[in-house]
Amino acid sequence: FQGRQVWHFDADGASPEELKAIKAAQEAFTADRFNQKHSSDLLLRLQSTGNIEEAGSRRKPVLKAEAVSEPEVTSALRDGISFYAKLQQEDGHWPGDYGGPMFLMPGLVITCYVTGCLDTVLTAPHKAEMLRYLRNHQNADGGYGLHIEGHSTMFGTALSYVTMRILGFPAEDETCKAAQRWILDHEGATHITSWGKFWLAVLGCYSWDGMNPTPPEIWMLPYATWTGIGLAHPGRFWCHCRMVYLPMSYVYGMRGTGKLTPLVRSLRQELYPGKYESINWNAARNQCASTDLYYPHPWIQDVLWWSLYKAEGLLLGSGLRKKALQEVMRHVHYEDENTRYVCIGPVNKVINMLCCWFEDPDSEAFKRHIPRLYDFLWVAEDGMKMQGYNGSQLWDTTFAVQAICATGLAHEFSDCLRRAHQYVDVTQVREDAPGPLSAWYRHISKGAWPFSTRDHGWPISDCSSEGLKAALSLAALDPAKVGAPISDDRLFDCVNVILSYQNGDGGWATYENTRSYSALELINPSETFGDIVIDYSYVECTSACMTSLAEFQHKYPQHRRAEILAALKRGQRFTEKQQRADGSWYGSWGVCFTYAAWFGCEALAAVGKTVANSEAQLRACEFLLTKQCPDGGWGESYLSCQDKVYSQLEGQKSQVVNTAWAILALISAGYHHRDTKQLQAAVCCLLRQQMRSGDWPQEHITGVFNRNCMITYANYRNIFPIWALGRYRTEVLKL
Ligand code: LAN
Repeated sequence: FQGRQVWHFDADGASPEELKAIKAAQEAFTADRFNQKHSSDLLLRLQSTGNIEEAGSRRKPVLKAEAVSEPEVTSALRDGISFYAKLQQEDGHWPGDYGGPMFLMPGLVITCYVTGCLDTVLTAPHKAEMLRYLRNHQNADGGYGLHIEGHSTMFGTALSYVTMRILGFPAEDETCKAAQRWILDHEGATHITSWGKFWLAVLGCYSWDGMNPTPPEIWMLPYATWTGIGLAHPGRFWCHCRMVYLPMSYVYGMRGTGKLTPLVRSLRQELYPGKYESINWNAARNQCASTDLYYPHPWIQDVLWWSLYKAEGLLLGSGLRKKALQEVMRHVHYEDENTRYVCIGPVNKVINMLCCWFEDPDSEAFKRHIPRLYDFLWVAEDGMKMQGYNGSQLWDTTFAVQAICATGLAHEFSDCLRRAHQYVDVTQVREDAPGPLSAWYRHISKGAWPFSTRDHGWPISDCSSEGLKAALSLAALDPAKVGAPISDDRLFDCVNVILSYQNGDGGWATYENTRSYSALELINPSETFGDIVIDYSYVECTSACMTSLAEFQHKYPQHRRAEILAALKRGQRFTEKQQRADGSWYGSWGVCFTYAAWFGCEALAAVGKTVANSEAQLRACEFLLTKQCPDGGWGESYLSCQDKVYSQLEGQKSQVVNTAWAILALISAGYHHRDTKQLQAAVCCLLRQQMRSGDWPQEHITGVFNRNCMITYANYRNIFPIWALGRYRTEVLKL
């Protein structure tokens, strides 16, 4: 349970005054329509976690670029780390809000409703906080986005609407009425994306005939590539795609639907402009609101889904279907057991739970899912949300360690580092998943690090790399103060995983190797996500793996020397190939070009490239410098991710996290040996933004996945300013 984050409502711990205040706040939220004053300012404050402070109380408001002096940087760092260390948990990790997507909580609420455990799982305070969240994130037009900052979509709106109704809001409630108006103004819920169709069908207010098939029989296709069709076997999909369509195919294949309750009956009438009974379901299969459409179906999908739709007549209820469903459940149970019922992500978590219930409502498996639902819930100022993962514990901890070590002040924070060391230590995965791995389509895990907790345990290339780098940084400190280093053989295991992850193109993907061709993306049916079907090589993962291998080799020059050198060479070529003509890299997991610039420059630096000897590094720096805002920082909008073009925030306002990434990129590329003027302005900007407490403000959302959906990394606002100022202190000011 190390790293586990679960929120409890502490009625006993609250004084009568506090209870009164909570109640008043909850009532106020019910009475007051937040969306009417919806503005980005409000959104920003709501997103912040525990750092609400008046803008006027920020420190050093009149700092000039020329005035960046050593004591100022050092004292900002001391304040920044001291504050951040206070947020650390006893077990060594840093908890934080990992919300953002708006399509996750509906899956949890629908699953609990259908399986009849809603009132057991969600207490009154849970429900009140979830409703508060939904009130807060309604857009001015009444709709809901795919994520908290996004424009209204049918996916977000119809699912949020249904969630509010299940949680107890009447249809006449103002928030519900506005959302319903949005739905009806956009032709009704038949225009929801395919995953939305799935959830509505499970609930019973959408027909399975209105869904493009996800037949479980695909799991029985041959896997071998020589068969041709084997290239499209789901075992070759990106694990997140595979693990979502796996249980989805079970529920679809057996048409798992909840009871037709009065609420469901009523929803059937509330969600559509015409009569439910007269909906043309065959036509509905391919309907999708233009607001939702990010990846439109290529025609080949229309042909494919039509053929499978026809085939359903034969497959449904057949012996083959029965066998396929059994095969799928074997994989569902395997996943549940190997993640201690956490599951790889928030989507398969709840669909797996649903599968277990449909298979046997009294099963142990279903019961074991319940306590792990709480691992995904998080409360912040905006209310209770379902997170994109069971947290980002390991990831944030490895960054925090590296950031603190980079400041040159590590000796002042040994307690904090000792605890973090413990967390890194216990979270490393020590064995492979039960075998034979190929039968379960799994990659090796022994020696890897996961993204969140040991219980979750799915290995990831860049999490392993950041884990390795954190372990190496800690091993360089006094063991009497920060604890004994992780043993060599465990580090070697990690190196083994990292090397095994390298793809034929020289890059590294996320959880596994790339197992098929990008043409498979043609069958991506999600409409709203891009690049989900296979695991691609990414500049971020590649950079993390390259820098960790380089650092490892520095300390252990003889271990697998030739292999590591060759891997670095191939990684360098991949990184250079990914760079665009303008010097930028596109970032897939953070916003966006500033995030990727940091990784791109680090990757090249790992093979000895700086602006002094590398055209690529120089171009990367020049790209960044053309994007610097008038206040000295960088401010990139999430629109960069979906449009794949650099997008400034309105008013050219900078963001501390983007600014820190740009500083880290420039320093890694060695730009400070040429000129420090722009770097100084950027550093100054970070100092100006710091609050008296030592915290930095929570600004716009900084994480992303699948091009189109944003995700909050609340810890980034502390980690990256500390890291950037720290490197500035030790490498530019040379202290
Ligand atoms: C994550 C979180 C971590 C992230 C990094 C390690 C930062 C990245 O470098 C590699 C990709 C990875 C592991 C990643 C992939 C996509 C995830 C799992 C997420 C963004 C967290 C949530 C998201 C998941 C896909 C959300 C569920 C939605 C689906 C479309 C299935």
